[in-house]
Amino acid sequence: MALCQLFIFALVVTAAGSLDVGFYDKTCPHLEIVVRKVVQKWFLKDKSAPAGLLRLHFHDCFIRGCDASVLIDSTEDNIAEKDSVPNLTLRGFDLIDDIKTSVEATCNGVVSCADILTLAARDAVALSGGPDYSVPTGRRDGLVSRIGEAKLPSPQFSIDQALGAFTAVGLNLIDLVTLLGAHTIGFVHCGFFSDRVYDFRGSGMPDPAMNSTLATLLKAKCPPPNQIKNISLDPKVFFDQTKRNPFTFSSGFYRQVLKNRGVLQIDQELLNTDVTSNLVVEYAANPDFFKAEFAKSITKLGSLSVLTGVDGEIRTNCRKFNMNANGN
Ligand code: HEM
Ligand SMILES: *[C@@H]1O[C@H](CO)[C@@H](O)[C@H](O)[C@H]1NC(C)=O
Ligand SMILES: *[C@@H]1O[C@H](CO)[C@@H](O)[C@H](O)[C@H]1NC(C)=O
Ligand SMILES: CC(=O)N[C@H]1CO[C@H](CO)[C@@H](O)[C@@H]1O
Repeated sequence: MALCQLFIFALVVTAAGSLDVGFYDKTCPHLEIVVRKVVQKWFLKDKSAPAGLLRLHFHDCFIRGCDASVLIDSTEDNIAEKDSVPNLTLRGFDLIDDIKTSVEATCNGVVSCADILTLAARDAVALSGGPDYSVPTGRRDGLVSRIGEAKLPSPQFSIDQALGAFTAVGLNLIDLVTLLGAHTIGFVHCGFFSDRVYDFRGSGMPDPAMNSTLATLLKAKCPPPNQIKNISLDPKVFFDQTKRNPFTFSSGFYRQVLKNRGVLQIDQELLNTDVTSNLVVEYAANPDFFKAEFAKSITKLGSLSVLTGVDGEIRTNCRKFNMNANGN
């Protein structure tokens, strides 16, 4: 009796449109194992693959919620999010296709691309040494992806400006500080920071907030801002300029920021307000606390404006809408 009531309660909760850990337990019981296997396979070939996935997940969720809109290819009728400037250096699309193919082979037509990307980002974090958190699933894939909507915070933003962008989607200042810790892994192309090392705000000098040894080193690796033609073809550097752990997810990002060795301006901006700099100090000193908080904030990121129930669709191909592929 009690069990039966519990079951009905669970059904009602599901119908109300929330996400659940184990949403696919009945319909695709091995889903999470399959996803992790594929991410692991790519990780063994390319240690930087997780960073690509994690950024892809951020860009997906930040625009229109976590609905896999970032994965859509442009067509003759619709220029998709993917073709916007911040997306020029996005990577991981082939990896997602590979996961989708493996998932479809065992559970045809039941798992959304939005859930696949969210699970893959979790696996990316876990395989890199970050927290291994559980992911509520049940997202559906969106029916819209438009270049004009792909507005992401700029790397030149102040904390106030970045916070404005974060609060607009339902994230707060703690989430901002915590999620920026993702900049412990992966690459940055010169075009996103060369102003800081050549000509900060038209001064003709490097950004005084950057350690001068680091500025000199990065200058030697990057063309000046006016010689940057195509960001994706520019040289790139590791976020982790210690070069000790460029692929390891740790609180090293915060220790670097404390030493004025943040690569992007937004990273170094964290020292400019009391609340954010206090948290930087705390995370730098306590990696386990950072990882636990990261798991919380990324779970929040992964739940932004999700489509559930009968909304959206389950895409057959993550790059295309199922029916009349258009941007409406
Ligand atoms: C104010 C917010 C943010 C700004 C301005 C920002 C900006 C950037 C920029 C400019 C890059 C370099 C991309 C490239 O050169 O290929 C980058 C890379 C990256 N970002 Fe962010 N980001 C922000 C927040 C986040 C968040 C919330 C996450 C994830 C939780 C994230 C994860 C990453 C990762 C993992 C990379 C490395 C990508 C790779 O290696 O391909 N970022 N970000
Ligand atoms: C810059 O960083 C290097 C390496 O961490 C350090 O040796 C140097 O003292 C720093 N320079 C300044 C001006 O803080
Ligand atoms: C920049 O380079 C990328 C990668 O080679 C290429 O796909 C893109 O078309 C180029 N963009 C421009 C504007 O030349
Ligand atoms: C990774 C990716 O899909 N990048 C696309 C970004 O936009 C350019 C055109 O502006 C495409 O050529 C890239 O394929």
